[in-house]
Amino acid sequence: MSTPIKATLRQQTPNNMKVEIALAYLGIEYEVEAIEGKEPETIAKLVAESGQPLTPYLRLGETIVYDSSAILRYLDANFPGPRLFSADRDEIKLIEGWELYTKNEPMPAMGPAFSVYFGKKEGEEAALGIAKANRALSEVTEQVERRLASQAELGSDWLVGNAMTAADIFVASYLSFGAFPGGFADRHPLWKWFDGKVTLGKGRELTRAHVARVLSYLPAPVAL
Ligand SMILES: N[C@@H](CCC(=O)N[C@@H](CS)C(=O)NCC(=O)O)C(=O)O
Repeated sequence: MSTPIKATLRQQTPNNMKVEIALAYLGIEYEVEAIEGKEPETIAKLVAESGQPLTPYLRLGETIVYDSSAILRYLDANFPGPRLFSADRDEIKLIEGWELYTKNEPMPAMGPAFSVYFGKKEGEEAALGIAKANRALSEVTEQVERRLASQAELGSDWLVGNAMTAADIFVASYLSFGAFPGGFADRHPLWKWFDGKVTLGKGRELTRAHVARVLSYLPAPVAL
């Protein structure tokens, strides 16, 4: 496909990270339009371009694709390179299972920490929110650690099959907020705030290593 791709992104957020990791993994060139802030004119521009107010979205000529899950499927269906999903029925079900897991477990688990950051909470209220997120994250990552251990026994570093798929991208983009590799968080103030404050807890070595493997595909944010 020769149309230049424009990715409109809030680059530091998990749903946007998914898209940049997928683009890099597939070796697709793209131009970033970095979005910051929620001023009415910013939101109006997003709505005018894509018909909805959230990032990420891609523009490919006249075609707009929004929603990180939809974008990963669009890229998988239309570009050559490694598969993000799978031709195998059992594998695609497993990948979609990890997609649902990410929405139902790590996303709500981290909610209280995001509320502290974006709500500018301080003192005891902030400490309670962070402690709640840490407790929940430790609980919900147990199944990731177990899965990675059983995959390691089969000689794989990945959640499904023998190569990185959308399952790894979905899971690691969220869990990265509790497991940024050394020095990584220096690239953005949001990441820096989470770094060390929010963690996956004890006994999550395989999960942390998995996050680092997936994040190695993520380019540095252009906005800095
Ligand atoms: N289901 C969408 C969710 C997109 C979403 O929530 N984007 C956030 C950034 S991660 C956003 O644009 N937030 C700005 C706002 O809430 O105004 C996806 O997976 O892409």
